[in-house]
Amino acid sequence: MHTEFQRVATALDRSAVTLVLTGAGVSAASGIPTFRGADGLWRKYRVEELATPGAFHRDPALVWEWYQWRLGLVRGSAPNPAHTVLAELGTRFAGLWIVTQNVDGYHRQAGSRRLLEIHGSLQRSRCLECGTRKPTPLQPGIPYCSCGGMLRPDVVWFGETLPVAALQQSLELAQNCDLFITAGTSGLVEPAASFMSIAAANGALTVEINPIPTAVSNQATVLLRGEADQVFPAIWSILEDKI
Ligand code: BJW
Ligand code: ZN
Repeated sequence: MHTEFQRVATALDRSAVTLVLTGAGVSAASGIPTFRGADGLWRKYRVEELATPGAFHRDPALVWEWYQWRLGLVRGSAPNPAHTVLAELGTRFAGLWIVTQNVDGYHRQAGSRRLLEIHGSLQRSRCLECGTRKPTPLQPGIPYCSCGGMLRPDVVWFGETLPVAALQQSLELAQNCDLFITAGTSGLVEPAASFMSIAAANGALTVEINPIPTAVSNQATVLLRGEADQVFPAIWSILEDKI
């Protein structure tokens, strides 16, 4: 059947270094809303207006309300088959890395270990005064540190720099991988949006998993038009049959 699925399964089997870049669509089947889709709306705000240092400075209670709502959804749900298959693939292929823009922690929860969380984590907060990091408390209102400073979600907002080591490692993987798979991301937010073209320029086979065309579809050699929680299990079953 699906020759494109077969092609990706074979490429995974042969690849020394594989980079899988994931975005919000990978957690959609867990009931976590994406940012820019029809279900991605929250009240009348756009992510570009809420996920910024300026928004937090102007109205920390509003921004915290948004993050508390999302944290509640994340803690009340669980990883889906896309996460679990990616964790299985990581066990089977020692050269497979996941770079995620997601802050829900589901890849780690599913068991992935060669994992770079380049936009931080919703599960963690940090103090604006003393810099201490701690698990995000699930509580209404603005949480404070024991030093009295205000806590903020330990995520990367627009205009902020990504964690240096994770970004550096991601760029090296993009340059050195044989196979690059982007899944469930609109490809609009930099620098992650450039990873596929970096991989393509260095000779990697590039694959996109997404039900609809995106800003980076033109960089992909193989287009798997479907939902990540179905496409990854389909690829996994081809690999299982091979053994
Ligand atoms: C399914 C599915 C299913 C649905 N299966 N798929 C160069 C040029 C222009 C601008 C810039 C530039 N370099 C930097 C910038 C500025 C900015 C930027 O990129 N702006 C653009 C909007 C143009 N970037 C930054 O500021 C970054 N910082 C930086 O680069 O620092 C240096 C610098 C600063 C300033 C200027 C220049 C340099 C930081 C970006 C931080 C992004 N932060 C957020 C919030 C994180 C915390 C949180 O989660 O709250 O990250 S924004 C939001 O977007 C979040 C996401 O990780 C990110 C990406 O979203 P994603 O994952 O792609 O989700 P969606 O909703 O967009 O797409 C979902 C997709 O899934 C869709 O395609 C669906 O079809 C699909 N889907 N169901 C598979 N079942
Ligand atoms: Zn503090």
